Amino acid sequence: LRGRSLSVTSLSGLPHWEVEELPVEDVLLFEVAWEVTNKVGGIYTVIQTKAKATADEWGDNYFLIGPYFEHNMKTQVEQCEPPNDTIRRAMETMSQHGCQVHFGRWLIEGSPYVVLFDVGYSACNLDRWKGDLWEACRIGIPHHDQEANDMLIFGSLTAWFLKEVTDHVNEKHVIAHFHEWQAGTGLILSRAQKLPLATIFTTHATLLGRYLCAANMDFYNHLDKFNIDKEAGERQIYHRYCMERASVHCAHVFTTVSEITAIEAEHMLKRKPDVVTPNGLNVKKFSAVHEFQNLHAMYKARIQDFVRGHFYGHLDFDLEKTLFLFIAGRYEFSNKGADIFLESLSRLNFLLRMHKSDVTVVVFFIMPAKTNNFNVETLKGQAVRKQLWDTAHALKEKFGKKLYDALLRGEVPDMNSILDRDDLTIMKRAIFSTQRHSLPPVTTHNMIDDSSDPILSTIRRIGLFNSRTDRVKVILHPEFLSSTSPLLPMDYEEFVRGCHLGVFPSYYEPWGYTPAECTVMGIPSVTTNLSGFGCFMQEHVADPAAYGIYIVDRRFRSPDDSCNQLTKFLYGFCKQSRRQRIIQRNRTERLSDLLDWRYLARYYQHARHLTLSRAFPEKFHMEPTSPPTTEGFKYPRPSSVPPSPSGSQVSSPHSSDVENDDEEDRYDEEVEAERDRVNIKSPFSLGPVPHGKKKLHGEYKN
Ligand code: G6P
Ligand code: 1S3
Repeated sequence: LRGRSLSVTSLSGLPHWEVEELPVEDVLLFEVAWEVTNKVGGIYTVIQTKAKATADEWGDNYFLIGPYFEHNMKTQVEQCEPPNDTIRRAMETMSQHGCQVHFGRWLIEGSPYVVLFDVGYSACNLDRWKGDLWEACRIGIPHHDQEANDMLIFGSLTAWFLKEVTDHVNEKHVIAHFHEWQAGTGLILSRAQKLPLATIFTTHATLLGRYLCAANMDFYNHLDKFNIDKEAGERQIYHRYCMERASVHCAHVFTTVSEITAIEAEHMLKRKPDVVTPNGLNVKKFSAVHEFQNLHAMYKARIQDFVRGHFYGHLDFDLEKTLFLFIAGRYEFSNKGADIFLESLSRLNFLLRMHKSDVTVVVFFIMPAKTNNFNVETLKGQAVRKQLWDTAHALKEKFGKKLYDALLRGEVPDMNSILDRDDLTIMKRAIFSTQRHSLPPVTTHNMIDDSSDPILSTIRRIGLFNSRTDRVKVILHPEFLSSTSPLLPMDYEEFVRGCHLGVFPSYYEPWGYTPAECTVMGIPSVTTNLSGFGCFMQEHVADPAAYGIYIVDRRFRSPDDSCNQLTKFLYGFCKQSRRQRIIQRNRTERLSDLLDWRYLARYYQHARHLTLSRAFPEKFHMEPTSPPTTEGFKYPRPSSVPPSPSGSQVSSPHSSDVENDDEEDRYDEEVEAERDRVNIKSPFSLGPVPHGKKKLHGEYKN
């Protein structure tokens, strides 16, 4: 391989590290995950958002491997011919042996190539492949675990494909990067066959960590005390756990998404990750700062409309003084912190009532659960709202015409006669239709497990029933959002932009995309020091709360103290004026550079260099240096925040900024001025890392 020149790039604020070019034209990169073109959870977001940065760097030598599902293929993939003979031949060989392999371009940013295996089509090989796995590592998969069986088929097909590729790849080297235990058998079987591959395994959560936390164990204080085999056995996931642990130990390079999960992995999987690869996003920057603020106002109006319908007959609160909070994600009640969130909402309700606050808080829980569709009362609410709107609109037209005619005649109309008796009747009937005999529902759908659902059970216990006196109202929407919903026709991004605060007080959260997504959209959020994202922000931002990142301490405090802290954050947020919120949103959005793949992709680059140097030491050499690090880099505290924050408003913009709510038209200029004063140097002030240049130590032997 050609030798490469070494250069050093300085990024303001960040430590320097050396740049080495990887000969991507001489290497094929395969990334394998069950969530390629197949949305299940957070890993889809990682793969899908990272694709652009990786495809930009690797071009036609980058391939994603995933499962084939007809619907996903039809809606997300454009079928095409493989760009090289190696891939074409590997696919042909497998097809000749009865496999179905699909190839195309995934229609996302970067348009990467995808190789998709039809797992169901190859199910007849299951018993044989179970035997292969047993021979390779003595792991047996019980027949009743359909998911694990599917993963074995997927892994066997992947290993077969990689064998065909490596058999015919000629001079090129191959990196195979596997995500999560679901893809892991592909790695185990490839290594058992001694394929000439450089391998990486990334875990996005550990199986045991997720289970133990969900069982309300004091997980982080007992990391070194668990009898892991016993715990896995008792939960009947021992075989899955073995698949995960074997994958970890078979990989040349093991990575995970955050420091906190690295510690967890060391204890649960018995290997310290070689590299921490934080998750990024594709950050879209608007040319004018106020554009994302305008979007907030636009989408907030859509949420307000929904709320008008949902609370018809009970709309005795001021929508201009109503804040929209939300929690969203996989429905893991305590892991995602829905338990302490509800408890804090009950305390917040008490505080707002006690202090006679005129602020109302509407909280959305967007967590999918089993349902029998929307409930009638919720649909009726939107119908009533629409009817009122139509009535008002018809009367307005009629009123407007009469007014216009009067003006044409040169008269000022008598306002008392401009509406006739019929109009008054119509209006009265419309008002009568808004009467309801029940409280606005706390859930939008008919829940299948209504009586045992943890969110609904907690709502019943704490009595947050959307009564008139409640200052905190709750709405459980047990389905992911969609722009085609007849109820709340908004997609997730639009909804987030329209809200005021995302609340994610997770106990188990290896990374946590939800608060990161809020941040890049300029929406403040609550996270915790047990989430990868929260720890990352704590490390890189001085006074995160000033930037709208509220970090609840769930590690060193009791659950009750964490609840109190969360309540304090929420109450402080409710006390902010509109102007303070606008300034805070501007600050939040400024952090988005830190979460951009343009910056974070380099950790993946480092992992790839490292695996090449371990798998092919005679060809690739890497000096024994540490991975890229941002240690020591911190966004400074905004200069308008007092140096020693005091009181409950620690994180709010300075009160002197916010005296007059009516002067919003000036906020842009003032915020810009504040930005200049703060003089933050973004880590990207030198622009994106040029393609082909990696900020990594390393050199290649000729
Ligand atoms: C954005 C808009 C303003 C609007 C404000 C509402 O900043 O540009 O026109 O007044 O949002 O903020 P709020 O926090 O009250 O939803
Ligand atoms: C996991 O998905 P989850 O929501 O089950 O992987 C995500 C991507 O790395 C991560 O953000 C999340 O914390 C994990 O939990």
